[in-house]
Amino acid sequence: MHQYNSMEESNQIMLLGTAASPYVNRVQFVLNLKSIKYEFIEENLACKSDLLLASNPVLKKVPVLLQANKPPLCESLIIIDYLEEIYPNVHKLLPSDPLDRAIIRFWANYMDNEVLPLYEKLRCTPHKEGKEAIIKQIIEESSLIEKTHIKFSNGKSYFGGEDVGYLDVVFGSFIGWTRFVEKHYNFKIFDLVRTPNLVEWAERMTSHEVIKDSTASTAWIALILIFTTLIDHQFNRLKHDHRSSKSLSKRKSPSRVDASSIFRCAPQSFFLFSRVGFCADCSCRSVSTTVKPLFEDGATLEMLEKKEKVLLKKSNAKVEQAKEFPRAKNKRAAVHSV
Ligand SMILES: N[C@@H](CCC(=O)N[C@@H](CS)C(=O)NCC(=O)O)C(=O)O
Repeated sequence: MHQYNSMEESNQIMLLGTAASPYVNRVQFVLNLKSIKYEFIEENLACKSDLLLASNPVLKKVPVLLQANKPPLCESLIIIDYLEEIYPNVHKLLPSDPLDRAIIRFWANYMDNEVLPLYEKLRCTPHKEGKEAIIKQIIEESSLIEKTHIKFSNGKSYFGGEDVGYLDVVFGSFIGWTRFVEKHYNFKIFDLVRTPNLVEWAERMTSHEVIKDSTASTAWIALILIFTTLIDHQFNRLKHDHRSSKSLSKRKSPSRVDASSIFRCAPQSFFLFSRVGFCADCSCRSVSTTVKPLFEDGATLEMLEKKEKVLLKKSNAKVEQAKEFPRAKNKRAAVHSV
């Protein structure tokens, strides 16, 4: 486990996060833009580390910025504001006029509080009509963001003008998710006719030298969602099977708990569940570093599916191993392996 004292007597900065989190990505953009060296610590949101729980005990969320002998900093926009204040001369993100700064912060807040939650709302809404209403809302919001781009960019490339500014960082961290939502729900958020500036801007952002490596790619997001869909499916089956086995056991023998039935009905989910974290805010999932190196950015869905099969084979082998515990009536080891 990483300890604060490992950073002592150095200016080392650590960022606690998950690579698929847009909130984490935006802090990475700023660290890169300001040429600040940092160590990235991958967090597993399914099983939060002691370091995360100790450094963000209130919200228990990433990103968290850690510095030697200083309190941890949480919340992406607060971290970005802090970095802007302590490194004001390297790649300035905000204008010097306080009123201009306040207006830019209004739009950053608007994006985080009003626009981005719509993606998660879309995913969670079960009915077709409900989804259609949210899609309409997302399209309306994107037209508003297009107007905001026209206003702030002044005919230049970015919201920040000639180069990436505060709003580019905040909005840009969601480009990967935006493209994923477009593909998955088959509609255009960035549209050549309705939002031509945003189309060009998104292209520029994702090919920007400093930004491209810290953006969750569409393929990566797709992979994460393939896993979570699989897990959701298996988990529901597990709940269902477990409930029916419970009512069965009530009739036969109330004290009997058959741990192997849990393994049988959801073998893969236990393996994957321990590696994939759930985020209530933006659908992002954290995948631990043991799984992540198997996937490269730019991988096609077909490749991801192939890799998914390999993983499932591995997980089945692991489950077969684990099944031995209940068979050997080793309840403690069985519960531990779950
Ligand atoms: N407002 C926060 C949002 C951060 C956030 O939602 N982080 C997610 C990952 S994308 C998280 O850590 N979720 C963990 C949880 O909800 O338990 C920020 O801007 O930093």
